[in-house]
Amino acid sequence: MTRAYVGLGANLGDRERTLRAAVDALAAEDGVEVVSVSVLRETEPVGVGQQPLYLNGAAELETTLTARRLLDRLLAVEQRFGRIRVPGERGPRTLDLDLLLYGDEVIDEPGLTVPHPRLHERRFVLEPLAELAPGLVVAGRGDVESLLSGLH
Ligand code: GSY
Repeated sequence: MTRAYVGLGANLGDRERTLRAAVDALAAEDGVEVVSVSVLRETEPVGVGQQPLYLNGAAELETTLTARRLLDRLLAVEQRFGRIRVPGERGPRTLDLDLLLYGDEVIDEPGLTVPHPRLHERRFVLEPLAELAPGLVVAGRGDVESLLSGLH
């Protein structure tokens, strides 16, 4: 079993309904148990120009899936909720499921980078992670609470 953390985000449509349904869909996957889900917070879009506000949170999972298979499941759930991923495109989205952490593993493969490469600089990711697991360590970066307090 590996403990993994997934970032939840949406800024199109009924954001809360989609995020809750996506978590339910993950919980229904073989080899995935949803341990807890953070509060969902409304956040200003970061790094994407003018867009609707996001609703963001994070989910803590226990999984028997490999990181690659878990990522495949996340992408499949995104698609089910109407997300079309276009490489390099950063438009508004009905659903965004990012694999943030997979145990303490460091993975750098095509399409799969863990820890998520921008996790340590994003308040909308660090706040829900710190809520779920205050002492959680991001490999090579430090613990989430210190990362959060280091943001401007
Ligand atoms: O991968 C995250 C997508 N994203 C977000 C987001 O989820 N929330 C906020 N507030 N800004 C964002 N910019 C991007 S890209």
